[in-house]
Amino acid sequence: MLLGKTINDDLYEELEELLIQSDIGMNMTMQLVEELESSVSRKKLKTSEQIYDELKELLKAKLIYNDEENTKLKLKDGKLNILLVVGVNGVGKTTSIGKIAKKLKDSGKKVIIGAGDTFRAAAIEQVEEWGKRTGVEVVKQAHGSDPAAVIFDTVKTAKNRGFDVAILDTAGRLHNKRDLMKELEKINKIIREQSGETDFETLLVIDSTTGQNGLEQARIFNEIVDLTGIILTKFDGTAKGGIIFPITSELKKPIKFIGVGEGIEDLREFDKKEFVEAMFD
Ligand SMILES: Nc1nc2c(ncn2[C@@H]2O[C@H](COP(=O)(O)OP(=O)(O)O)[C@@H](O)[C@H]2O)c(=O)[nH]1
Ligand SMILES: [Mg+2]
Repeated sequence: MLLGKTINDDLYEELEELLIQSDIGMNMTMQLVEELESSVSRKKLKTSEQIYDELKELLKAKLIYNDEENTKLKLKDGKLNILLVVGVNGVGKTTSIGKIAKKLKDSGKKVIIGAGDTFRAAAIEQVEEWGKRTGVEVVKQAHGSDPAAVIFDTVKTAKNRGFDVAILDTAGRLHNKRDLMKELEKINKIIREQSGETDFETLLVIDSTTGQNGLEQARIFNEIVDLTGIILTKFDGTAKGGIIFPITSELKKPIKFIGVGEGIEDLREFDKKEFVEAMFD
């Protein structure tokens, strides 16, 4: 189909709307539309299909920190690997930990989980539930105990008993940035001291249904801890998820996993081509 100028304008409006709806944010939407207009004229693109395809290419090009070698978890053989999982309450930290534990266990790794969210009573039971479901050992203490002590126990146990991966859950209270910072600094110090590692995965969980707020959360956590990647949850049943574009660009960190449901198998490794296609479904 050949497009006239008016159809073109409508198409741009439609695409702009789609990008904004997907939570990609105003700045990046404007930038993309501008880039698109210039490639359309430079490449003399005519059909709406060509223009959609070009937009997909531009979107993929924005995901420069998300090549396969970056999006894969960095796990080394013959030593303990730490995955510290952070993020605000309710985003899906514990659920993602359960799913990751299952994936790693299935791939033959010896996995242990530390129930570091001691703040909510139900949080510890929830981790234990995931432990049972995945057949993975859980280290816990009583509700209200010091999260750093749980992390200490977990890393020590993991180290002594030759585990391959320790996944550490945390509480995500964000009402007080200073407290959160202090708590995470303490946890970081304990991990470094107990594991002897300075280079470990710190994964920030972002709920794709929270929209632009996700970018703000990412900024705050990125100031507090040395993030190595993002897990985007609740990508099921929503066309959104565009928030990863400003997050990954601004933080210069890869997306490691996408949560696509509440079930144990509902976690995908991030694939930028697949993700961009899913945005247009
Ligand atoms: N639909 C959907 N629900 C999810 C996903 N990940 C987590 N949840 C749900 O979100 C809620 C909060 O998850 P939880 O792991 O407890 O969050 P946490 O407070 O960060 O540990 C639970 O009801 C989960 O089942 C996902 O990818 N898709
Ligand atoms: Mg939790």
